Amino acid sequence: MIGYVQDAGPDGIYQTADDTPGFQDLILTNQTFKTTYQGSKNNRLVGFYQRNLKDEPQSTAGRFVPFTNPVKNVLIAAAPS
Ligand SMILES: [Ca+2]
Repeated sequence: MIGYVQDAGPDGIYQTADDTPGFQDLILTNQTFKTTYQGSKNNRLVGFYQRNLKDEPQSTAGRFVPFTNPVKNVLIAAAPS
């Protein structure tokens, strides 16, 4: 198995053909809010708010850092799958 793996598979040994493939999910959310208020003929108030969230719970995963790595991926191991 080449790439990120979920676990070592039935044989319990990493980097063999029966390793369970891993999945690195990425969730991006964007929210934008804009409002205006015309206070008088010459005065206008404009409000703008934008929020961008990135959720990548297994971002440190890699070829040599599997999902079950207890040292480098403490947060990954605790993340819901
Ligand atoms: Ca294996």
